[in-house]
Amino acid sequence: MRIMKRPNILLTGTPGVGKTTLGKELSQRTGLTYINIGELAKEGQLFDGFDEEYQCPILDEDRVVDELEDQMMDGGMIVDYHGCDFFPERWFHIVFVLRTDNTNLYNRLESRGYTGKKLQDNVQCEIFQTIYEEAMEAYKEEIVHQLPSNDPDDLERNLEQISQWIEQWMKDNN
Ligand code: DAT
Repeated sequence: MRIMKRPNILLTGTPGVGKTTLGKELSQRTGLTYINIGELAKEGQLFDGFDEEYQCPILDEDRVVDELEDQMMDGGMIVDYHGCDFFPERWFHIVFVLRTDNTNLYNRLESRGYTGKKLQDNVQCEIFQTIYEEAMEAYKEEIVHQLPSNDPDDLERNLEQISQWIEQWMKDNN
């Protein structure tokens, strides 16, 4: 039996833009495997130190990369993380940077329980399009795409567009 080749997709962007929501639904619809890097790190204790300012553990990026390498080589992975510059560039066939309007993002993060500096810094991260710039530096510009992620219509459109892209990629590569 010949195994179909499937693409690896990176979903990135500021916390709260909707990566998890999109990634899980996309996985349901396409059969690709969804991986949340934050969860993976928690399960495997892939941390290296503690960030006093933000009161959170610091990701051990090298161990995360080692942990995922084999699965990434098999393909068919949807990776969700709010950073993107430490993954090997060769892992991903396409990179989506989700974007949310400031007020909308503020409200989402506030209802997630973010307050003070953590809330402000994350909203600023979105205003300064920090993750988009990080993605444009780390990957070929032509594979980096911004997706609006403000309302359920955006979510549906994104799901349809990415599903179609996956289908086309599989036709072209098998
Ligand atoms: P992330 O994984 O980027 O941190 P999330 O998927 O957990 O984000 O979503 C954060 C919150 O926003 C959550 O309550 C679901 C909501 N949300 C996500 N995408 C949305 C969309 N397109 N329209 C409306 N709400 C959305």
